[in-house]
Amino acid sequence: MANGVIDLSIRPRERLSTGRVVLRVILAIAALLAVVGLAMLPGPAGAATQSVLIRMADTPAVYEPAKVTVKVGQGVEWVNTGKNVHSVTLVPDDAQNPRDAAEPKGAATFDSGFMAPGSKFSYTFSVPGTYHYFCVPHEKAGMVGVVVVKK
Ligand SMILES: [Cu+2]
Repeated sequence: MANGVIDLSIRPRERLSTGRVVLRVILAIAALLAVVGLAMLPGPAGAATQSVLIRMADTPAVYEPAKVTVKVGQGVEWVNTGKNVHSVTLVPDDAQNPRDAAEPKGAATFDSGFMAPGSKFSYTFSVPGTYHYFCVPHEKAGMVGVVVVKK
């Protein structure tokens, strides 16, 4: 190396045997896996129990995402992010297509009523199964959603 340039090369006494290098790599990987593993553990009020958010949009009129999967007791929150009125409705008598409103046996139905822009509606599912709901003003336009509730 020329004068004034820092010599970054490994000096002979710092060289590690192949065995030690392999050991260090294994330890580094083990440490990395431990950190990743801890990060994935659900905490006492962990991510697994957080509410699932569904946006309600105008053009096209959709729930986003249209299908979500949650656990029993986990909340779902709908937010009207559009400029039109929407609803979150599971009332079979109000559906134009019977397939757009369905709930598992023993489960209650629900209806947000008309939701102004910016408003929110929350619901927590206590009976596992598949729920089909729709938006009263936009059912025909295809604004329908599915919530799958797992035990
Ligand atoms: Cu709508």
